Amino acid sequence: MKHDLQKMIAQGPLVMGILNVTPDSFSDGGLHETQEAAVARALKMIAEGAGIIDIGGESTRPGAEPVTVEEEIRRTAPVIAALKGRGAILSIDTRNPETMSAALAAGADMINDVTALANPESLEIAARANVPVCLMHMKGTPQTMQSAPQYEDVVQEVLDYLLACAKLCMKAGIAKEKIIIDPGIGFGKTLAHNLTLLAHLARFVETGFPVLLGTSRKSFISAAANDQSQPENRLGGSLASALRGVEAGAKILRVHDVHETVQALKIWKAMN
Ligand code: 7PJ
Repeated sequence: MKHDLQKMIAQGPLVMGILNVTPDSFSDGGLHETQEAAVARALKMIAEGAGIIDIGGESTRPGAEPVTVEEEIRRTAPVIAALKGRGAILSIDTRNPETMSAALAAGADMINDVTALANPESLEIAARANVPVCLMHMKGTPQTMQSAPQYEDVVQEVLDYLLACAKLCMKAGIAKEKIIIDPGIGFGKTLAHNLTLLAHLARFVETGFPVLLGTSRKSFISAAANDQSQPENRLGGSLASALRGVEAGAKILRVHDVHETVQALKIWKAMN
């Protein structure tokens, strides 16, 4: 089966299930066990209604240490190969061109890059592979991004950045229809910045590019709720922000809790 992301997006908001192939996300033991657990988790998310699985081998959480590219490839490529043809679009979440290449060779269908293909090699790989790309906004690097980020006008600046990246992509030969944009909630933003971006998400939708939104379990939720909740206890805020995004026209929701998000979307659709 060949999936067409554009057609799937047109049928309604899509849920992208997050699959972190990092030993710390599956705390039991070695690489092989981690990969087996990751594949099982992905199959569960597909059964729950995820149209896309976003596979990442490097944590981009604030303050996280980077892993080597070799290790990132060792973690992700076999999982992609194991999930090929199992009913979901496979997305590689990486900022490294070598990892993109290995993922595409293993069967990845799209690229999700938190650095918006800033590396010219990545741009070339994406253009040559002719796959959909998600361009995300981030201010700084995962190590530095949360140290007092500042904007004059956060919506305009993030929008200008994403449109400039999209232009570069098109210049490199990536078709306009293959470009997805994402304001990058939590990546170099204060609570106020995140809330402002969410409140004005329609501005991103108005560009005509499909918008991907990732709010799932992010720390802005506990900050906004002022409840010190840990990531696994942020489902309420994750669903509230996801539905607000869909209401504004977001087409892809990047989430941990697939079943709950799919259910929320079904109710939202039934009411429309
Ligand atoms: C995002 C992402 C996001 C896109 C992560 C986390 C941090 N990719 N990768 N958008 N977040 N496109 O999930 O908490 O928001 S990693």
